[in-house]
Amino acid sequence: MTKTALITGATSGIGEATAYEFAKHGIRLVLCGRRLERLNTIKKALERLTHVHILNFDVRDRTETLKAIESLPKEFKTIDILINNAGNAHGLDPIQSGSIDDWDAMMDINVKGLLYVSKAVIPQMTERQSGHIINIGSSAGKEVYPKGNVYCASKHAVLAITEGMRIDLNPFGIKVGAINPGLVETEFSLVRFKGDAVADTVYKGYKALQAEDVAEIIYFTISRPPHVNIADLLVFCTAQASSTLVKKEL
Ligand code: NDP
Ligand code: 8X3
Repeated sequence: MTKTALITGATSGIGEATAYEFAKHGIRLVLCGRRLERLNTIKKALERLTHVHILNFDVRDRTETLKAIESLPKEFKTIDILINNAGNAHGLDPIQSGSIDDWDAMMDINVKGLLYVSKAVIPQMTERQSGHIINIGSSAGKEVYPKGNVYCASKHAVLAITEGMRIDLNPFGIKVGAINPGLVETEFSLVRFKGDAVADTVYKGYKALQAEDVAEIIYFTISRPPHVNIADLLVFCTAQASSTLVKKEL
């Protein structure tokens, strides 16, 4: 039977590429994000390939998140695959001069937002005793780097939550795993540096991962046989060896 996937952060980068990848394989889509115009454009493009429903909400808003997922029409209500992808870094500052607003944004979106969405979807999975949850972590969830402090903490939390989910949902036969990319060329740095020109330099001098590379890995993960669960996967571009070691040619 055709599966339905709910993808958060589907308006750009990894989430958008995953929507395209899943659509190619006929997976029905519930696409989420705050930028409605983008959601409409992506829906229009993908409707040639699969059924698409869009949900326009901010994952920081607990009530709005639960209400949006509750509002799904009957044809899209059964979520087989949840991709918790919405997230970002805000700022790259040493802890002593970091902005509290940036810290709030990262914890509220990357950690609490992921929990709110999961809270709305998990009950139907436990009831059916099936489902697959993929949380998009980061190499920053495995290794803290200079000035990464709170972003790294938020992604370490994503990994801890992923492990917790896998343990608690194991009796229900629900698969849970994390995909942890290193540098991926998306709107990530534009957001982190608040549109500053420094964002343009982040992916220069080497070939960073592309959103499509990660999307293909996510599709591979969700298309394994029932007895196989990819629990934790770290992926770098070839030029990257660790969070702080990237071979650049400038
Ligand atoms: P993008 O900035 O391109 O995409 C981020 C997505 O998250 C957008 O679709 C955005 O949608 C959504 N989003 C952000 N804030 C909210 C919010 N408050 N409510 C709802 N949706 C929100 O970045 P990436 O594709 O790179 O990032 C996707 C995930 O991958 C993130 O969790 C990021 O931490 C992780 N990651 C990224 C890496 C990279 O180097 N790029 C490496 C490792 C992990 P909208 O603005 O429309 O709401
Ligand atoms: C995004 C990758 O290295 O900028 O999670 O933290 S990094």
